[in-house]
This record gives sequence, C-alpha cells and structure tokens, in this order.
Amino acid sequence: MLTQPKSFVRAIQGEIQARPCFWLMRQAGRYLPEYRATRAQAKGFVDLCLRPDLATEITLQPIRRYGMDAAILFSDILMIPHGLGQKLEFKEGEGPVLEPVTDAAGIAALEKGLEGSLEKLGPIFETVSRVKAALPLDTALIGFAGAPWTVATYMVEGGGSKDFAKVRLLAARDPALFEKLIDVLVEATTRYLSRQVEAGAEVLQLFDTWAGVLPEDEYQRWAIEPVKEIIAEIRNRHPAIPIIYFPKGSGMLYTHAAAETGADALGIDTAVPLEFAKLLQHQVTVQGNLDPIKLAAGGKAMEESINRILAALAGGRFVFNLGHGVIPQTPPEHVARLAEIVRGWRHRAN
Ligand code: 1CP
Repeated sequence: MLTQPKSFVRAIQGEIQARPCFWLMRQAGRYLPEYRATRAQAKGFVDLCLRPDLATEITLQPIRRYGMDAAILFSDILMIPHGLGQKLEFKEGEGPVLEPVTDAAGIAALEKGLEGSLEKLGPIFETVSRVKAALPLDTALIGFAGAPWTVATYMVEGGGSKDFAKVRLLAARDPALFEKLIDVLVEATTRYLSRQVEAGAEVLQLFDTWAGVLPEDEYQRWAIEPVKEIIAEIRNRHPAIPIIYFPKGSGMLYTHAAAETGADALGIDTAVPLEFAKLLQHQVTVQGNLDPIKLAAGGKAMEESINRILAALAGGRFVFNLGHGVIPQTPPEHVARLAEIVRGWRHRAN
C-alpha cells in the first residue's frame, strides 16, 4: 500500500523534488499511431470521448510508452457544451463546429440543459474510474475541463476563432447577458469536475487557452472571477484536491492569476521568460513550458531547451510540461528522448 500521496500530487502541492515530475498537454493524440488506430473504431470524436473502452485505452497509451508521472483523462473541453445540449461536431481537418449561441433564448436553453448534463456525460466518469484502476501505482490521474471564458469563446463563435470578435463584442455590448452564459458554465464546470474527483481524478486542470486575448480589466471579470468561483466551490466539496490553472498568454497577469484564483499550480506558456517563471514559483507551483515546436523538431535545440528549463526551474516548485499541446507532426521518438532527459535530471544544490 502506498501510504503517502503520489509524487505528482505532492509536486503540484508544492513539494520540491530531486527529479521533477512531468507530463505533456495532449500527450494522447494524433502524433501516436496507436491513437489513430483506436480513434478509427469510433463513429466520430464526440463518440470517442463517450466510449469508456476507447477513451480509457487512449488515456493509457502515452503512459505505456513513456511512463509520465500523470495521465490526463482523454476527453475534450467542448464536452460541457455538448452536455448542455449545444450541437457539436468535429469535422475532419477543421476542428470543432458548434451551433453558435447568440442571444438570451440560446443561453436560457443551455441553462435548462444543466439538469441533464451530468447524465449525458456519464460515460466520461466511467472512463475516469477505469483509468484510475489501471494506472501504475505512482501515476496520478488528472481530470480537466475548459475554463468558462475559453469554452464560451467556442460556444459563441461556433468553433475556433482568429479574432474572437463575436464573443468579445457580446461581452462588451451586453455584459449582463454574457455573464449569464459564464454563470451557466461556472455551475456546469463545478458539477462536472466534482464528479470527476468522485470517480477518481486526483488532480484537476482548468484549460484557459484564450485567457490571453482579454485586456486587463476584462481578464479579471471573464477569466479570473469564474475560475476563482469554481475553485472555491470544488474546495468546499473536496478540500484536498490539487488544482492547476492554465491561463495561456497571460503575460504579466500570471502574477495576478497566481494571487487571485486559489490554484495550487499555474501552467505557463512558451512566451513566459524563465526569470519571470522563477518569481512565480514563490507564489505557486509552475508547470511548463517547452515549446511544442522544439519537441517536434527534436535534436540539439530541443535538448538545450529542456535543460535550460530544468536548470532554471527544477530547484523550485515545478512540474515539467510543454507551453501548449503536443502537435500532430511530433515524432514519437522525440517524446521518448524528452522523457529520458527529464528522468535523468537531478537537482544539484549549489
Ligand atoms: O483526433 C482528432 O482529430 C481530434 C483532435 C483532438 C484531440 C486529440 C481534439 C479536438 N481534442 C483532443 C483531446 C483533448 N483536448 C485533450 C485530451 C487529453 C490530452 O491532453 O492528452 C485535452 C486536454 C483537450 C483540451 C482542449 N480542447 C483545449 C484546451 C487545450 C488546448 O489545446 O489549448 C481546447 C482549446 C480544445 C478544443 C479543441 N478540441 C479539438 C481541437 C482541434 C480543438 C482546438 C480548436 C481550435 O483550433 O481552436
């Protein structure tokens, strides 16, 4: 019996470790041939996320190959809109397409969807339980959701966006209405993540991929406040659960995210200077931030970047990761090399 929490859980909680823990955002996915083979067995991407047999298999694939310290549930941030009843489709080569939410009636319909949403997402909690039971003894399971702002961008834009004009205009022209959408997402996300914890998730991550498009005043209202509410409510229900917040592109506002949200750890993107990351380590555990392009390119430049990050951050509260997700062009052997370097690292106090 393992009597103390798993290494990864302790790392997120702030324990400084001789050999840093690591995992990679999008560690399961299209760069792995076994992912492509499993995905082909599902009717589509939404079906894949709702098939506990296939989603469990995909979650475990990178762990078998590379032995990361944490597995991340295989699902998608857009499963919450799906659960709330918004029409969602993943088109081959195009990404997600949603029936856009534009007005009060659309938001009211989503609010009605709250009631049945957890039931619709039931297979995901089944996946969490199955993965938990299948993991190696010291490998932790990360559950996740999108943060309300980022999920709202997809819901209002009807998919991915370049300028975020629709969602930002809705928030600027009718903040009270947009707040209703955010409130529905806060409630849905809190319930969804709590259920993941009850099913066996040991750490949670909130992905706020588009936090960085918000100017300072709106950042507080649309990124920070909803996340703070979610974290407070989850802590109410599950006091010990460690939480990572990834507000990509926050720049100097990372300091603010660290002070305000109550997260144990912050994911930092590739643009965060390591000297600034070291300052953040005084506030929270820092997770990041290798450039996914460097991982895809491999070779000496990749190795130097990994070592530079380790040298700067591994002496403090730290988990090694990328600054964003693994890209499909990544050769799997580059990930093996990364794992070897991180695993071989020993912090030398000097
Ligand atoms: O097989 C395929 O064609 C689908 C590609 C794919 C995959 C593998 C999508 C569609 N989602 C996922 C899985 C996924 N998405 C995970 C799995 C766990 C892991 O990390 O291994 C996670 C955590 C996500 C989270 C997610 N989905 C985010 C936040 C993180 C990030 O990458 O910024 C976002 C923004 C999404 C939306 C989404 N889902 C899929 C795509 C292609 C996108 C991005 C759309 C866009 O361009 O804006």
